[in-house]
Amino acid sequence: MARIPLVAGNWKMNFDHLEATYFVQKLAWLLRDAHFDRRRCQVALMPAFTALRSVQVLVEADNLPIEYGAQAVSVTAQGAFTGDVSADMLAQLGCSYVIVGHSERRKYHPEDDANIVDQVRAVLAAGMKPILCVGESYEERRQGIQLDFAVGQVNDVTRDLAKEDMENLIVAYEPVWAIGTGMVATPDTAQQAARAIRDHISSKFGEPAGQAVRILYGGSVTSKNASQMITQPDVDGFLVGGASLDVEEFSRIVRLAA
Ligand code: G2H
Repeated sequence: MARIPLVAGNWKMNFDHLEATYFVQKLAWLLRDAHFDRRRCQVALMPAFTALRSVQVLVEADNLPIEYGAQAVSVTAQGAFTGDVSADMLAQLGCSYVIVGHSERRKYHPEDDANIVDQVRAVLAAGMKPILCVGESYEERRQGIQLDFAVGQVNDVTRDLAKEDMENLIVAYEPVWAIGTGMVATPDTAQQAARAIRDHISSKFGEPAGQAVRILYGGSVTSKNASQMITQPDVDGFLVGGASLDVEEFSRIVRLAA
């Protein structure tokens, strides 16, 4: 099965709605200039909540070939949860994706596996695609247990999902030691992890489900390291952090995947 690559920019806590507006306009112009074809590659932006509506207006006004999503979501539907944003609220803003289980959320917020499972369920139920982040720390890599660790995280979150959910699940393999450090995994390392995750999903949900799930690499991606990485058979695109804040650099990464 041919999987369409996805390049998603995780802006983290950067860009207010005006900066987001400028970025989207410039990215749209660069993609048009490069004859970008959305049937060959999908490109998505993950702004802060405060910029989502601005991005939606721009994308819908000109039918831009840019998708968008959120960086976090509440596990509850509505009610007295100060500061939270529900999956339905995000879906109503036209979000296609929500990042779930990013290591920065696991570290700075009380997000454990049970909570991450509930987030994935909430995102799927609202008709969006979760981008589930997994990956080992430096210590786990040093112990040589990195593949078991990443696959274990996938298993913990997906164990009660249906095989149909795999078509909408996106996994981002993001080794924690590579996040924002400039230390990038080798293409072989990313391929091994992506392959192990795909094999696990195939064994649990059947070969078609394993072939359908998209697996991204994340962690210090740049246009320099992306070209080799994207040639790996089980790497279906990127979750880009720091390099997604530079529109020219981000568009170069998109063009490598397209
Ligand atoms: C990992 C990645 C984006 P960066 O967090 O999710 O960020 O590319 O800055 O390492």
